[in-house]
Amino acid sequence: MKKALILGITGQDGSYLAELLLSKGYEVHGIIRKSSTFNTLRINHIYQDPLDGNSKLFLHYGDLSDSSNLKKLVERIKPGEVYNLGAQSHVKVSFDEPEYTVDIDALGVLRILEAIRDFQDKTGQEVRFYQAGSSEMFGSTAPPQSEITSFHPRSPYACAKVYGFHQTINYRESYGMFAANGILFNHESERRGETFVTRKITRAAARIKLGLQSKLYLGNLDAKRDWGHSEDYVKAMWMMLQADKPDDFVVATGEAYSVREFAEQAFARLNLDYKDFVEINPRYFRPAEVDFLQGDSRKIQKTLNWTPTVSFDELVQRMVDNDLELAEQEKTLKEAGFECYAQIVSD
Ligand code: NAP
Ligand code: F7E
Repeated sequence: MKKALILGITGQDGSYLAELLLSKGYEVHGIIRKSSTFNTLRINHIYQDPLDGNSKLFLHYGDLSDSSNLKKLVERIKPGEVYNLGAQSHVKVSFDEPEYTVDIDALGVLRILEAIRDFQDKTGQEVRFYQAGSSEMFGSTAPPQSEITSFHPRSPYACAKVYGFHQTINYRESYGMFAANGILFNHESERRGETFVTRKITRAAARIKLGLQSKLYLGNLDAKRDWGHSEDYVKAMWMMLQADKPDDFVVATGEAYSVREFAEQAFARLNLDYKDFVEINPRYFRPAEVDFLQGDSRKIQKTLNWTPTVSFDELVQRMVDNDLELAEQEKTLKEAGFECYAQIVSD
């Protein structure tokens, strides 16, 4: 039985990847962080207590800052594949917490690579490694961006991802490790974190429709992104580790839309005009912006036969419909006297 270890299993991509690997018969191990509140919401539906018998999903406490524990976990689990999706993944937050972001998103990659190298040296057993690189690494370089486009990172997050990208290649070249980078463009879903702009918009549009919220405050509406669906993108990650040789691939739809267009379409799905509800607030501007990302994913389409299946229209529809259901539940609970949604920060 194939065995995989996922760092970042509680995140958007980690949860879809875990589902995909379980459906392919893998034994899946995930690293979760100790938290004072529950942080397994996205994977609760696939988790079964191992004490109950047939579980193929196992969770372990760990953190990308803790190298000794990462080493122990790799030695104990003996995975054939490791997916590093763990990160402080919010670009704006990386300006507020640059040192922490670099520790986890850059040095964290080094720590897990070292844990794998040690294990391979000791056992001779191959461990294939996937590193979650990002289109943010291209930063201000003009689109379309492909594997041969140069990087010009524009945030602490992006700088850290560039480090992780090069270190992954370095371990491939220095030690012959099967280590691959995905350069993934923005991908969203019904499980997207609520402070990323797409989910912030679809949550707000649905709540406004039901009278639970009156305004939506956003930053730069002119930024353009190449938005796909996370379910398509985790398939690409898996395909990269099934290839004959390790390589780096851009994963993107090839189409770009502005934040304004996303908002327009999301509100229109609910027969609302975004202009009546969206206000610009400088709080959401970034010290440096990435204006235009549009990927050229011909390499992965040709080499691994990967293609995106969810269009921009379908992505917006799925997210809005999901969030309308959530807003309806919230409204019902509110009418019954329960307060269930607290929006404290919304970067
Ligand atoms: P996400 O929803 O923010 O998930 C991030 C995951 O990393 C969560 O499970 C989080 O745990 C975990 N994590 C955070 N800090 C950690 C630490 N110190 N040690 C171990 N784990 C930690 O991100 P995502 O959208 O699924 O993205 C997955 C990966 O792809 C990330 O590396 C991201 O930077 C990268 N990426 C994302 C996109 C995109 O558009 N989604 C595009 C390109 C690259 P908690 O749940 O406990 O917070
Ligand atoms: O911003 C603008 C903002 O935070 C998109 C991460 O998954 O994808 C993501 O990073 C755009 C930016 O995603 C608001 O200025 C306007 O131009 O949804 P976002 P991101 O920064 O593109 C990459 C590929 C990753 O790797 C990252 O991990 O939207 N924007 N107003 C806003 N953004 C936010 N968050 N909130 C606003 O109110």
